[in-house]
Amino acid sequence: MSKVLITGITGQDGAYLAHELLAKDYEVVGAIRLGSPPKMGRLDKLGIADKVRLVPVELTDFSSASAVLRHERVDYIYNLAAQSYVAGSFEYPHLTSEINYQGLLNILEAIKIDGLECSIYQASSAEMYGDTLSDPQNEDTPFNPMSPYAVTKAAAHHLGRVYRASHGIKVSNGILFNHESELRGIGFVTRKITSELASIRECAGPAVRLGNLAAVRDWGYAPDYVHGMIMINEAKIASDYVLATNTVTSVRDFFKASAVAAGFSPVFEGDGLNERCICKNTSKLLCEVDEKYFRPSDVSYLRGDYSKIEKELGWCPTTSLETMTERMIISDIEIARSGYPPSF
Ligand code: NAP
Ligand code: G4F
Repeated sequence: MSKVLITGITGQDGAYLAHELLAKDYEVVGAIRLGSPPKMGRLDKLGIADKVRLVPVELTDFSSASAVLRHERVDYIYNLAAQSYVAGSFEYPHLTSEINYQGLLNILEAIKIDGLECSIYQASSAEMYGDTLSDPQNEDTPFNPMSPYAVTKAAAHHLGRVYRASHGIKVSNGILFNHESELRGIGFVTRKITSELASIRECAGPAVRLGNLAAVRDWGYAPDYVHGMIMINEAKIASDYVLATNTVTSVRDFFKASAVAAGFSPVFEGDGLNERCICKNTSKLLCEVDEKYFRPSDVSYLRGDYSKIEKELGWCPTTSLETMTERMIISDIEIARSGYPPSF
């Protein structure tokens, strides 16, 4: 039986990844933060909380990271732990850099020094492309990061390549475009929209307040993407791969589709800071723009070209944006009806 270590196991991707690996009979060890109780909501929701073994580790501390790796001797590592909120990285650049870059450095150094035999998957991000003129973006598109988060992810990406080339360590970077799900954190725009629309519908909650409605993203479904992560980490030859859908949607259009799925008839009117969305059947205000959600700099457009992984490893996305949106709305309506706040 192969043994796997997942850092960031309590996050969206970590939970789905653990679920798929357990179903394939892997032994799954999850790295959790030292000193605070783990957030078990997602693992509970997937029914796997008692099937994974959680080990406390401070990934930003070399001796802590290396002790766990030496002790566990895993076959595969998935390094997903990160301060993953792009907006938050402008406020907390040090914290973001410590976990997103130093965390990977500690893992790679531990593997190098102890001569450990394992394959590592590093969670790289489409955010690294930043303000790009290439459309779509692929593995050869230059990075032009526009946030501290993107800078840390680009540095970690290059670090992985350097350890692969200079020390022969089997490390692969998955350059993932945005992927969402019922388990997405409520701070990200898709889940913010579906959870707050559900709350308007079920509990007469307030209108959703959003920032840049014109931003365009390539949104896929997280369970499809963790399947791709496993294919990447288990490929014979370590390499870098884009996972994406190659289709794009604006925040405004995602809002409209979600509102329709929630039973509203959304119509946008006005522009700039005065833009808003009402339900044409009920005149209910569904969304308005709030300056506070604009970023100091924002990536306006991302669309990924996943042809390399499709050709070499046979991966392609299988869930449409429409299906994903419906699943998220249905799940958030159930949560709103329960009367409890979301547990993740
Ligand atoms: P997520 O839901 O925000 O999960 C992040 C995980 O990292 C959580 O388990 C969190 O632990 C952990 N973490 C955060 N700070 C930490 C620290 N200082 N020490 C140890 N653990 C820490 O993110 P996700 O959406 O699953 O994404 C997984 C990875 O893929 C991240 O590296 C992200 O940057 C990257 N990525 C995501 C996307 C996407 O669209 N989802 C796209 C490209 C790349 P707690 O639960 O304790 O907070
Ligand atoms: O959902 P978001 O916060 O995701 P973002 O910034 O694209 O980052 C996500 O995807 C990256 C991969 O491309 C990951 F690496 C990263 O970890 C994360 O998972 O924002 C999407 C867009 C942005 O342009 C943002 O400005 O939505 C815009 N937006 C508009 N109003 C908003 C809001 N974003 C958030 N979070 N909240 C708003 O109210």
